[in-house]
Amino acid sequence: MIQSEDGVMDLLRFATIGSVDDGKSTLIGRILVDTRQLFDDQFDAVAEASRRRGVGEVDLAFVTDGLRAEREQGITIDVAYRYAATPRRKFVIADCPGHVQYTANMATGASTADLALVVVDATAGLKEQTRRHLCIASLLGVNQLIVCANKMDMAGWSETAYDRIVTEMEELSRTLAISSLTVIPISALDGDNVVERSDAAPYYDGPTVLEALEIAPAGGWAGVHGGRAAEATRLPVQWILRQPGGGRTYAGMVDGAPIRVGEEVVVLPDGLRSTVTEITTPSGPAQAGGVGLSVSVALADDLDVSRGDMIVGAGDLPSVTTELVATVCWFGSVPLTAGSRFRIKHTTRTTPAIVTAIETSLNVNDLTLSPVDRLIENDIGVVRLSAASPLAVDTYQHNRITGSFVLVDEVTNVTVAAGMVGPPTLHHPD
Ligand SMILES: Nc1nc2c(ncn2[C@@H]2O[C@H](COP(=O)(O)OP(=O)(O)OP(=O)(O)O)[C@@H](O)[C@H]2O)c(=O)[nH]1
Ligand SMILES: [Mg+2]
Repeated sequence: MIQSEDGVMDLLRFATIGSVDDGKSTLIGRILVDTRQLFDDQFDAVAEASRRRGVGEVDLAFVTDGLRAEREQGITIDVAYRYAATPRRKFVIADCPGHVQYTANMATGASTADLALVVVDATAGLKEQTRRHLCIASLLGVNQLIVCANKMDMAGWSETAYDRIVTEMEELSRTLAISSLTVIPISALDGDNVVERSDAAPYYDGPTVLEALEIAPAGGWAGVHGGRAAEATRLPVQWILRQPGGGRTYAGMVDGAPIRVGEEVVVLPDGLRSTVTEITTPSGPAQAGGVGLSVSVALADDLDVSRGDMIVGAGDLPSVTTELVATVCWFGSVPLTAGSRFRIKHTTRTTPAIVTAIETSLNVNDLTLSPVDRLIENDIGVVRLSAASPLAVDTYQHNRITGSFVLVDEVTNVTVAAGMVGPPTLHHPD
């Protein structure tokens, strides 16, 4: 793995988003085939599956649509993760489902992405579901978009169809505070402007999809939150390790900023202070542990630290609170109302929580917030929550890990909401 000194890898994580059947899986299949990421036997298996399902040629969507139900219905249900590498960089790809019923899976795929690869059927234009996905991705902190105006072969490579998508996306991007937007006319099916440049769209002189993916800034999801440098160490404690000679070390994944030997830290929620005396990384003892690295640390003082506590840099503390105002994407089949009880999972801590109020819901078409008393399935809204034990939270804008949580149904154990601490970050032009 290519890793620079500051621990940021030249690895781009991206997620496909867009409405059902607009061509996301076909595009990923096309990228993988044209950059020769598939072994012959994998390609043969896809060709054989295509023959069995009676689709004429090789159905490239079958490269990521691995579940039988997915191939039978011709839709993606679960997120398919694929790994790819070109001479310029490495990619982790999350191919997400477009169907509204699987919006929660899309949110999972987008939650660790640096960039969204948005696929729009150019014969149909931007659909409500695409707008919903864009809202969720933006709330999750994705601020770079590569938009593919797809199926241009069916749209007769019309410049008008392409321009319409450019105009709509530019408008939406301003409100969602998107920092970079590229719109590319493509045919995922035929491979035009995906890896191979095409002369079918003489009005377009920008990058191909692969070129755009190769030059996009990477490594943003954990450490450098949406371009804002993180300020202090956050180490949610995952395990307590007892050392042979006595004493304990605390293991977890570093977030926020690197942790260093000699650093003054505070253990939350109790607020006890100490100093880091030792750091062990997967490659041995070290003076520092970078963001995204799993480490174990020893502290100078013998404190009572438990799993679910957070070791943080003393210079910039998160809020320790039981009361949260948060933006949630609600995926439950019954409406979310005040009084609903859940388990909230925040970093390594899980505790009971109750929704004390539903404040507003977001209209994904015009991006306005209106007062409501309930959220229905796939709604995005602002709620108030009260947790049984204190959580050490940053706002989501400040930190994507310590600013996010999920709500789990106490009985079924199903994740029913993705939450971001703080109100939604929308920038209305007015
Ligand atoms: N003509 C044409 N058809 C395309 C193109 N891209 C995809 N398709 C077809 O569109 C259909 C849906 O493609 P998928 O790749 O499964 O779409 P998807 O966005 O992954 O769908 P979900 O994962 O279910 O949301 C398939 O029949 C594809 O062959 C294209 O560029 N041109
Ligand atoms: Mg798909």
